[in-house]
Amino acid sequence: MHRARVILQASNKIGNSERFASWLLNKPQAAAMTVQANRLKSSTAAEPFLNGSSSAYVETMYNAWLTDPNSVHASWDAFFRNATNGAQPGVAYTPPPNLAPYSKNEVPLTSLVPASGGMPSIAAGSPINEKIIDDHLAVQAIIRSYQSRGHLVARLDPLGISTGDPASSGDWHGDWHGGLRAFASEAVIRQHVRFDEADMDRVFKLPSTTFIGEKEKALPLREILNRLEEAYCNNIGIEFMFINSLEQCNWIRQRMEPPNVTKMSPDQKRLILARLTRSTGFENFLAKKWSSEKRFGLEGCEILIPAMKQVIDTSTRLGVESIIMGMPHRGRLNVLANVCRKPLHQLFTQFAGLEAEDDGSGDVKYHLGTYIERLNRVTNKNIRLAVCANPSHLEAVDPVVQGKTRAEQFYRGDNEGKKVMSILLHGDAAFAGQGVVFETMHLSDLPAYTTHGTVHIVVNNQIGFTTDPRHSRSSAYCTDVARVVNAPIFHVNGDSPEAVMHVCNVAAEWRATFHKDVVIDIVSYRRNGHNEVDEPMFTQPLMYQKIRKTKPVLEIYADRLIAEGVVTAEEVKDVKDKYEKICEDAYNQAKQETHIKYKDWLDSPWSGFFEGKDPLKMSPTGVVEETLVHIGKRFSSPPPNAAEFEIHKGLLRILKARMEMVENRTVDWALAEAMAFGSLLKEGIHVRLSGEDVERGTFSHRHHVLHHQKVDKATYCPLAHLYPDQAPYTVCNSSLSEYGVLGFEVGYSVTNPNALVLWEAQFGDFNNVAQCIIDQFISSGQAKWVRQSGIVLLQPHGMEGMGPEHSSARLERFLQMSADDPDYMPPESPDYEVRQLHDCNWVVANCSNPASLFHILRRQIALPFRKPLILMTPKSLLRHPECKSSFDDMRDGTAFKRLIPEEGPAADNAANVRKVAFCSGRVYYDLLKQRRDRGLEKDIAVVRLEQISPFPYDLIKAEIAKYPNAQLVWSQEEHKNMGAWSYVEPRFRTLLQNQKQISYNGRATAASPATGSKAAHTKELRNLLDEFCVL
Ligand SMILES: Cc1ncc(C[n+]2csc(CCOP(=O)(O)OP(=O)(O)O)c2C)c(N)n1
Ligand SMILES: [Mg+2]
Repeated sequence: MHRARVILQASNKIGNSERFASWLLNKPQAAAMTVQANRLKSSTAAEPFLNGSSSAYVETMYNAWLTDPNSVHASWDAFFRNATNGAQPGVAYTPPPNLAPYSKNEVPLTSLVPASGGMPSIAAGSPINEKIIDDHLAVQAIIRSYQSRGHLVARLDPLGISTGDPASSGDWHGDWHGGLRAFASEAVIRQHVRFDEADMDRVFKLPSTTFIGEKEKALPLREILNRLEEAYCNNIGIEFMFINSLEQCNWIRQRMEPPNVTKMSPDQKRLILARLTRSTGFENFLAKKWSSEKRFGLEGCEILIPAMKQVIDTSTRLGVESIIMGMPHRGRLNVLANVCRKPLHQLFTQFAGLEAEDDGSGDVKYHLGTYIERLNRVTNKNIRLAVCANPSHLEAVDPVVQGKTRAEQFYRGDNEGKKVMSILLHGDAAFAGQGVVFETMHLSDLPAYTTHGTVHIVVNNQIGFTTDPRHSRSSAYCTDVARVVNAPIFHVNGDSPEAVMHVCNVAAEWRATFHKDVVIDIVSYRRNGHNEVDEPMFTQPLMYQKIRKTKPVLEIYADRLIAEGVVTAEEVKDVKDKYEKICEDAYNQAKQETHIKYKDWLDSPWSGFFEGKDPLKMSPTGVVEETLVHIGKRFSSPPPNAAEFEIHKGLLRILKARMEMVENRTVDWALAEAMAFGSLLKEGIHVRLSGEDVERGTFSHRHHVLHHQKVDKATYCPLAHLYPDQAPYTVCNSSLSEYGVLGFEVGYSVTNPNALVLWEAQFGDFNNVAQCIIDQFISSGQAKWVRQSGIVLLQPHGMEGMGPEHSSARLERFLQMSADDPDYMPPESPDYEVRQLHDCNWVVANCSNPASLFHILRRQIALPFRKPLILMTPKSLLRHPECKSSFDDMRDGTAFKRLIPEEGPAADNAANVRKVAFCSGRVYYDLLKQRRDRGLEKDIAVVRLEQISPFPYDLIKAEIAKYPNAQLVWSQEEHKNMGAWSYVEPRFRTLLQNQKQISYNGRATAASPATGSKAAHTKELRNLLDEFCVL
């Protein structure tokens, strides 16, 4: 661990005995009286109200009194009389009469001084004295300092290597034990406050912001310091004082400060030992059987397994029934085996290199997910555990887990997250380095994204592959990212099992109480290299010398429990042997297996969805007109209480225009989308649309949420009020994140197939910020993990002169990742469409009219399986007068048209048509206008591919056959190395079988997706349209 701000030099080492001496030397000599009269010395020196700075004053008073006792105040007179009469030290002083009542802001001294216990810091009934107040304030400051800075000197590192002065550029030195540690507390925590040894027995009233006293209201300073050291500087370091809520800070103090909070019963200790035995035994068994296999073992942080189990036990005890987990490679197999209790033989078959029984390309064993329902033996409650499958891309699974958790909460009606929760595991380097962690954290408290608290556990082995923390992050801790959401952070020494368990209990309780994120940072080490075949001594020689000398935590803990008499050595061995036998039996069972099954590793089974379904039968997507009218009217109406609910005048105009369209049986883009959503909602399909500014729509066309112009937060969402028994509709503006939010929606989409989950990019151009989610989850998720998703990506796309970053959703990339073979044309069949959809990895479409949008969205649900849909969506077409559809194209009996043939004069005159231009999306309207303007409507046929991938070979073939004398072109507005050209060209070739050729009509190749110059844009467009008209 890299607590860079701890400034300590090894050369400062001082022993215990020297410690007090140095402490005393540092302080001003209190009460060093300089009163000339020697006999006064002893009594005055002992007077607590006198100190060094007052000695000159006392001297003046004394000299004045010697000259004339009446020249000084009566209280001085009494004091000097008592002192000269030999009063015992400390009792010469008599308080003066209290002439005035205490003002509002003054605290009577008696209230500061406890009536009993220890030596009072001053006699009761004395007036306020500056020193007393200072001392109490100092004690308060010390308490506060421990609370906020104690973690800096806590003994967190099992290797003891993290105490270096950053200035020494990381030499491993220092020793947290004994003198240096005490000195550390002094240097780091109490640096501005000095007390002497005599002060140690003085009793101080405890402020309400500490719970070290339990029932005691005051404690001697020595005890205060001891208890603070124990709570804050032992094996747990807590960061929580940045939390804005006093209630939450107190809650933590209450659980961490009282003495002995980490004490466990013998039963609890035995349970920890048993769990540690399994955790350690599992890795040992794998190491023994497959010594050269990569498994990213947990050795060095075996405590993770008992820790996770503790979080799960406590959370289930507090009402949680389902836990969704995301984790990286480290210790993953161990988690599946010992936390989820996945059958060991299934795990072991993954090492056997067997072929898979089912479809898919599969994934390496330390990426696979699982889903298990079982009885939690500790709480005797049934629990569901899922570990999400994840890619190598570290932390990418975080938002996916959150989306899945949120979805499960939603379907269960668990609005406060009491039944479903997530646990996220992190590596120290990835947690600090990967930006998606921050993006995910920022979803944690948003109304439409919160999962009501996540328990984050960091396997902090103080290294990332071969990189030291001091070179992999600038923050003091790898967990600092969690501070932004006010999550408490518990750093804990991984070799202190009981401290770890205590922290796990507190973290689970925190989540159950406040429903906010919390972090457990298990400071540990990595016993082997990054994987089992790596040599760590190449790069971390000193660290690994230390590791070689460090006993495994199981040994440390077992020895301790044996010494405590909690277990015997025989019992320890017995538990170990039993677990080894379990592993052996499973190993033998695994040897019998001939195939692996990817389905065994599914993290989100959709029970009941596939059963009894014809896998090639699609439900109709057309809708009866009455439904279209009903949804259209509701969507076009102001709120029912319109008299009180004042909406913007501009919106009233929009609603009026919508209503006119409904009356004319036409729809624009927004209305078609609303009708697709509304009709699905009517059918009981939950719809969720998320993304930046989606409620209004980036282009101000959607307006799904109407805002009262006079009342804050008063909104109305027409689509949520279409039918009394409709499914819920969620539309939510997201945080300004693509990676995090798209990941979240993917997780949401895999939870339940009966939902339409859509993510809209603000402009399609920004989807590449979420490239990892697109590549690792959406495009390849089903192939790797047999997990389907029907997520829809709405991607504003189109060359409209808006410059390089507001023009292209990079259609070409999605098409390039489509897995259909360009050289293979599937045989024609009546179920051609659905068969192709069944076999593809995703659908890529660029629709040109609202009816297509309506059908393709509904088709997502009409399919008997789920596929992601990548949909290019328009910008200017949202308001284009020709971009309208009739109810006739959406009614029952109609369906999605993968291809829209030419319907104008050219179609009636097919034999004479000289050119057929195939195109997709927005450019259609430019081509149409050009053809009209040039009077070429009979000569050029324009055919639209509404679905580009899977490639509609069957329909294209029929279109080509219609126009035997025409040359074929592909017209696109994107540059030649972009858009659909490189996808369609080889497929046309396959289709045409050298009988004919298709040529390219579009912009030239370019590095940037679009020009930033309006003039250049217009010129490029003119060129492509001119070329389109060349016959
Ligand atoms: C996004 C990403 N970048 C790089 C890698 C390559 N990589 C795999 S593990 C690893 C180190 C991870 O360190 P840490 O997060 O501390 O986990 P540990 O292996 O120490 O448990 C790296 C860089 C990756 N898997 N993902
Ligand atoms: Mg690490």
